[in-house]
Amino acid sequence: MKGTIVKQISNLYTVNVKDVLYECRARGKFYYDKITPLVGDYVIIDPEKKYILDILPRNNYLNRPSIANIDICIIIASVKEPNLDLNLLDKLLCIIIHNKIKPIICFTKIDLLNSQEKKELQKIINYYNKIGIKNFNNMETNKITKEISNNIVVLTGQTGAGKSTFLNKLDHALNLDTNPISKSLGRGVHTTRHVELFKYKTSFIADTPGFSALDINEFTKEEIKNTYPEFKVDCRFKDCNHLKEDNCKVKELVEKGIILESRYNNYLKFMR
Ligand SMILES: Nc1nc2c(ncn2[C@@H]2O[C@H](COP(=O)(O)OP(=O)(O)OP(=O)(O)O)[C@@H](O)[C@H]2O)c(=O)[nH]1
Ligand SMILES: [Mg+2]
Ligand SMILES: [Zn+2]
Repeated sequence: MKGTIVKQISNLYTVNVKDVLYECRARGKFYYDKITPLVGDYVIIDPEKKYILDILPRNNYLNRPSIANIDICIIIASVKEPNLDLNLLDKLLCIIIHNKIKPIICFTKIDLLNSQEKKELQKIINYYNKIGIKNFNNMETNKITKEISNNIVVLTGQTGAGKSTFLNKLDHALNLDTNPISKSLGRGVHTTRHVELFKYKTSFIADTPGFSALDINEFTKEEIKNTYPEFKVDCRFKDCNHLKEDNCKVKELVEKGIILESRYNNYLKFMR
């Protein structure tokens, strides 16, 4: 039988086969092959002996927490308490796009902004729309539900951004723990600790404590550059890195205000 691993607690894996859950162990062969089954893995199980027999080839996986075969990553981006962090947003986009996962941004806490701050945010929203990155606010649950149907979805974002709150809004039955920032002593302690894929309509969705953004340190310059959709323009040099080169179209577009300055400045930081 073919199913999806939705939960792991030490060497016990919960596998969803057509919405029936089987608690399985991994066969010894995985230990010798040095592969560990991950949440998100598509697996073949023996439902009687309760063993995972095989792991199907992975499309991708992310680390810390480890999860495989992610189709969509929703970046939960709080605009206040904690403030909007465009550096973290661009870093997460870079990692997600590099791993061939579709990113979606979900802004939270827009209700805490005054009208001037809302105008500023709208400029940013318009820009990410323009470069083809879908974004919503956390009240638009119907639109987001449509967007993620039939996919494996993970949430990421800073602690206190509103990931668990958003999931509870999608599906009240989940009843996940949420925490006011003040109560978590402002130490940035994550309320959500382990990874589990929840069935939500036709999708599987995981609330994560946020992915480590360190992976970007292992990317080549070329790989970082390729995750910026708006940099696919004709510079004088075909392999232009948009740094100190002459006649660089990207730098020209930044100066004209067509490419968002924060996007370019974050790019410079990642390249360094
Ligand atoms: N005003 C306002 N508060 C919100 C909104 N979304 C979430 N919150 C509050 O923000 C706090 C943190 O929300 P959580 O859902 O626990 O945040 P989290 O991203 O799951 O945090 P970790 O599990 O620690 O990673 C809670 O007090 C929520 O009630 C929103 O749209 N507006
Ligand atoms: Mg949480
Ligand atoms: Zn260039």
